[in-house]
Amino acid sequence: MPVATRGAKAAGGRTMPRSPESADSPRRPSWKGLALLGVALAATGLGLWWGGAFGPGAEATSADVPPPFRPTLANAAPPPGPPPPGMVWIPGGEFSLGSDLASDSLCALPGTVRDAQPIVRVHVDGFWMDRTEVTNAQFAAFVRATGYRTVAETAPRPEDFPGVPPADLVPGSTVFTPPAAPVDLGDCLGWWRYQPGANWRQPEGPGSDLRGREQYPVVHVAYADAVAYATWAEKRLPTEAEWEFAARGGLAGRLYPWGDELRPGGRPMANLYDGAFPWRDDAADGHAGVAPVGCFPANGYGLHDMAGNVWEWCGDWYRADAYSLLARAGGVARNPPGPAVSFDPAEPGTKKRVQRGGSFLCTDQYCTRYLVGSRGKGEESTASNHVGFRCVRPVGPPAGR
Ligand SMILES: [Ca+2]
Repeated sequence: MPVATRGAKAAGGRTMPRSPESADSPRRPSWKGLALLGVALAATGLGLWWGGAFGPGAEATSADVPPPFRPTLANAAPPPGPPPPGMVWIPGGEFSLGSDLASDSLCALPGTVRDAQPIVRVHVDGFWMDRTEVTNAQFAAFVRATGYRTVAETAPRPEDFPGVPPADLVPGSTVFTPPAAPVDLGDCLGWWRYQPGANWRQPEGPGSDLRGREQYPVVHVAYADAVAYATWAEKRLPTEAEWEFAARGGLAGRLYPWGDELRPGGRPMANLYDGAFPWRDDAADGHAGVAPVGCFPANGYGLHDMAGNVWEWCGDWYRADAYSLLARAGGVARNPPGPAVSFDPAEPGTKKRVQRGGSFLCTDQYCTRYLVGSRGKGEESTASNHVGFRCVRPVGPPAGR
């Protein structure tokens, strides 16, 4: 189905991706019937956390780190001061970035981790990181202070969509809409729709609002929206390497931020999709759809929801071969900022940023990008109701991207 992506300069449509990469996270979905927009839904106290059950350092000298992973070597320096509100200290250090092929067997769609290979050795400096995803209340404070208007609240420009009648260029965003019965999992339009009027203030479109959702992660934010918030908050988006170092919580080579068992002792550790995707969410983890931030146990660094709930924008351009480029450079990559340009072979010409962590729609029936080493991606201007973000603050003067 030909669709165009919001922000695309060129005339002509794109083909709705059917590859595993884009399966569970919608790229900006099509403006149904208009063939207008592309969906890029990608495919989820210091002392206390330092000594927590999933605490950092637990595996630092362990001999059972699965090869080719090597132990995480966290920097020993203490935090440079008290944590900024809502943030935790990520010590940084050297770790193994990526995912091995064994993880592919956990997904109904093979290829989930092929862009997260080879496993490469990376060093990141220490930094502060938001303990949770940015909430609606936090984003509302930003909008009140600045008058900022998000991409989803702005009408697409006619020059970006030549040939589309002006009356059809209406603001909106992508909303997950479960079908009434099982559908073909090869066509994500079976559960995604473009909803005029959907944006962060009204996540399901006109008539919906944020009452009672103040502590839910803000959604329907495009990459530029996340950057604008981060800059206002004197923070920035994490690099992909920072994000993964933080998500691993001091562990090495594990499948999830907490270990290798999805539900240790039967305990849900993340807001994922239970039941029969995409039409029946049983909410066995306690939440059908998005959950308030911080409902599930923190990882070894005190971070919540590093798997599931909503995807999180990272600052890096997405390239499928990004890790190969790092490996080719040799040695330990220090604070890699990501590739200089975006390139996704599945959609050449579409500018994408990295997204990480998976969402409440992730399931082993379809796409397992809640795996801590797996990667997601999203077209820059595409928002949806399962993509949000969190920020980091480097040590020293605030730095925007
Ligand atoms: Ca759930």
